[in-house]
Amino acid sequence: MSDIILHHYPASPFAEKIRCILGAKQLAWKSVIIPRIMPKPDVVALTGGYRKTPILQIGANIICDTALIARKLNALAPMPDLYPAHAAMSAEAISAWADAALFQAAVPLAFLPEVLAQTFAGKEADMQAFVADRAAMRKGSPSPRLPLAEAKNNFTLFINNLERQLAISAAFLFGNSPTIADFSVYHPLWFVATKPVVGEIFNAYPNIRQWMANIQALGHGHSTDITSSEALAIANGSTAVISGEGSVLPDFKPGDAIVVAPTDYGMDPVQGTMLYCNEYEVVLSRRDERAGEVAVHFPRVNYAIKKAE
Ligand SMILES: N[C@@H](CCC(=O)N[C@@H](CS)C(=O)NCC(=O)O)C(=O)O
Repeated sequence: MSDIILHHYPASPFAEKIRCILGAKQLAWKSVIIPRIMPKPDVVALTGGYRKTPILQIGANIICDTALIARKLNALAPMPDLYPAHAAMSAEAISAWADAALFQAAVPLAFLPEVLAQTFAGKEADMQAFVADRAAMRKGSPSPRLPLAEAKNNFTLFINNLERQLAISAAFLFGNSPTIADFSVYHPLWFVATKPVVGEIFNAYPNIRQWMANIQALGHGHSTDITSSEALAIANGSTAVISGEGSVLPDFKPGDAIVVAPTDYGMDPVQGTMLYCNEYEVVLSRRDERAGEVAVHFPRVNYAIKKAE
C-alpha cells in the first residue's frame, strides 16, 4: 500500500481529530503542511477545488472530509475500532453533532479578537487576511457563524453535560477504547483549550481534563515531513486504487460528468467523472497537470452531487 499522507496545519482542529486517530492506531504517516488560508494551489491541484483542512492522500487517492478520512483509516487499521457495534449508532450520532454543533459553538470562542491578536502575535495584516478568508469561505453558507453570546451559552451547556457524563465513564466515552465520538468531541474542545485566556474555562472541569489527557496520551503516530511538491509527484506517479463499483443513485451512473460540493460551508464545487457511489462515499476521477489522474473521495452526508452542465 502507498504511504498515508496528511495535508494539514498544526492549528487546525479537524486535522487534530485525524492526528489523534493516527495516534490511536499507531500509524506511520507523511505530513504535508499546507497554508491556512487561500490560495492553496497544491491542495486544489489534488482535490479539484475543495479547500478545507485536512485532506488525506494515499497514492493517487485523495480523501476529503474527516468523516470519510476516519472511516478509511479504520478500514486500513481496524484496531481500535472507531465504530464498534455497541456504539454503532450513538458514536456516529455524537460525532456528527460534535463536528457541526459543538465545533460551531467553539469557533467564536477560539476566534475572539483578543485571542486572534495573540495567535497572530500582533501581525495585523495576517490577522485581517485570515478573517477575510474565513468570511469568504462562509459566504452563502446556510450555517453562518454563531453570535458570541449564543456560542458561549451553548459551549458551556455542552461541556457541563460532558463533565457530568465523564464522572461515571471509563477512560473514553463508550468504554476503555476510543470511538469516533471521542475524537469528534475532542477537537473542538482542544481548539478552545489551547487558546490563551478562554482555555482557562476548563480549569473548572477536572473530568474533561482527565479525558482529554487520555486522548493526548494516544499521541499522533509516527510522522515524517514531506513537501507538497513531493506529495504531488507521488500522486502523479501512482495509479488510484478503485475499491467500489456502480452507483446507488438511480439518476447517476459511473462515467457521468458530475459536480460534488459540501452543503454546509466552503462549498467549492469539484468536477469530474463518477467512478462509483455507495452509501458512504462518492468518488470521481479528474486530471490535473501536476497531480495527474486522481480519484477524489467525498462523504455522502453533507455533500451534494449534481450533473455537470
Ligand atoms: N467537514 C469538514 C470540516 C473541515 C473544516 O472545517 N476544517 C477547517 C479547519 S479546522 C477549515 O477547512 N478551515 C478553512 C481552511 O483550512 O482553509 C471535515 O470534517 O473535514
